[in-house]
Amino acid sequence: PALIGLVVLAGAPLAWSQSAPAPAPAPTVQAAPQPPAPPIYDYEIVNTYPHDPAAFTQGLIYRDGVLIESTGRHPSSVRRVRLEDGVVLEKKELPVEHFGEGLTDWGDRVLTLTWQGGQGFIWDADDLDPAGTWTYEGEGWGLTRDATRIILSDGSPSLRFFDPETLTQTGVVPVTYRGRPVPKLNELEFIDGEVFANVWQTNFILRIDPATGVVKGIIDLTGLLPDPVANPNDDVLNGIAWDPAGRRLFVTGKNWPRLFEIRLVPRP
Ligand code: DDQ
Ligand code: CA
Repeated sequence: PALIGLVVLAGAPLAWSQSAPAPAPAPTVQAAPQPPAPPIYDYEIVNTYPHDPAAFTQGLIYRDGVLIESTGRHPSSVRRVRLEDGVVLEKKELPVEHFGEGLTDWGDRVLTLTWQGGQGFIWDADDLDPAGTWTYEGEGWGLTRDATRIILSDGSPSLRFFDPETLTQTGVVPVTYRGRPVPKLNELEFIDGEVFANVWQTNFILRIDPATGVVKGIIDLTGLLPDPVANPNDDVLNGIAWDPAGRRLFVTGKNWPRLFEIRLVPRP
């Protein structure tokens, strides 16, 4: 399949492309045709900005002209960050035992996840003052929202939906690439009706139809960061933010010294 070629090309083997079960023999009936490979997108760098290399980026959004970012490890934090020079304008730390994960906004609040333990935090979007907590089942990896729902990834091959007011789970959709489940969905961003999702420890962002979970496109960001990273297994692509007014797409990674505005270019 095309994706395995892509994976080899990128030098980042993906468990989900290798461990997928072999197709069962179809002795009497014709097997259903494999869904077609979705388009692949390369990138052009539009702008490069500084990014705090001490930020283990776990969640990223663009709101009211600034970035809001959550970080992991200990202590974890949420910050308001000036795009143009990467300056951290405001930073609040989580209780030190928590490992921060994804982040999204709803109204005048920011919601964040923690990795294990099912503990979420709520913050005032303007000054990041603590505004409460929430809980969910299982792990927390990525977070985004559409007009009516909070959308969560947990490392499994699915997206989960939550009511933004009650913060209770209302649904789940399996995520598939050509009919096969895709685990390790990490940071998320809802863009023009699709959920963009980093696949952890890869250079890929998937474009997912949230109604069906079908992967509609693959963005290959191989080669984006020119700098060497200290810990290649940990310092991976993570962080997608969208400026809907300016139609700008921002991406970064954990402990990356740069943040990029990119433009997608369909691969011929
Ligand atoms: N996750 O963000 C992909 C869900 C988990 C990343 C875990 C990375 C571990 C780094 C080492 C932690 C040391 C406290
Ligand atoms: Ca995001």
